[in-house]
Amino acid sequence: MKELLNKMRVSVLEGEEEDAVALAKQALAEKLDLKTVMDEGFVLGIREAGQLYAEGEYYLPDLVCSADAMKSALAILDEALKKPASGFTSKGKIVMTTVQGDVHDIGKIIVGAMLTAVGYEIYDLGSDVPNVVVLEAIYKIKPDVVGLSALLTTTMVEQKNIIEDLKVAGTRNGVKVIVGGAPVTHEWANKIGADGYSDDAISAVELVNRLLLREGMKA
Ligand code: B1M
Repeated sequence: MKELLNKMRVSVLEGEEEDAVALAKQALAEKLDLKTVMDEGFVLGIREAGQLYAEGEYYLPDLVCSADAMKSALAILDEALKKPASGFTSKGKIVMTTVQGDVHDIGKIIVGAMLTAVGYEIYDLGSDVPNVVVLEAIYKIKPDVVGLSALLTTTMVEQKNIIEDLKVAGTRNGVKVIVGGAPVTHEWANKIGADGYSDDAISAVELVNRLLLREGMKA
């Protein structure tokens, strides 16, 4: 298993898309634990690529190749990651988006898949989504939770702007807002008045369960 996980890491790190796809298919065929496959395989590769980019060892095209390999592997695993328990009934509606100006969507897709797997209905708006489109979706879909992902220090501010816009529109109390993404912290979430923050997909599920359960108990 260790060797296979290492191959997954390397396939993403080296941007070998075909290898990444083949390894993802192998993980499905061998019914491997997909959380381990992600966290100890593919995700390590994309994080390492980011580190090399930060250190000037990788150029942007290298990072793009790594991201493409990661997304192709994720596309293979996506359906299986999302497979809900039988007897599916929606536990609630969640709008997920990567904020305006930010194209990073790998983490958000993983979080969305985990939430789907435990029974939430996910409306994924995509990435680099204008705030006005997010607000329109909130009015139209009337979700229980809105999840705002930001990976750039320069785009975190859009999480704050969306919360402010909801306040101005008088709809802030009708929806829980959760925030995440590598540069986001508890302190930031508190500062901007978000209802919660999580640093990975599993704790995002726990957070949403907690927020909606608490809400249910009040009703
Ligand atoms: Co970019 N990038 N990138 N990048 N990229 C980072 C974020 C960076 C840290 C790399 C670096 O310098 N080390 C850096 C940001 C620096 C900063 O802001 N301080 C950076 C930069 C600078 C850039 C560009 C500006 C580069 C350039 O053009 N010069 C550019 C920005 C473009 C834009 O957005 N406008 C850019 C572009 C790209 C690619 C297109 C090549 C590609 C993105 C492809 C894609 O997503 N479709 C890319 C990638 C892949 C990365 C890194 C390497 C990896 C991100 C990732 O997918 N991680 C990243 C370095 C890093 O983060 N270590 C980097 C794996 C993923 C599973 O983790 O996204 O953290 P993560 O998600 C986690 C948690 O954060 C959490 O759960 C997830 C699962 O565990 N989570 C949530 C995430 N969202 C959540 C939401 C929640 C709850 C939890 O609730 C709502």
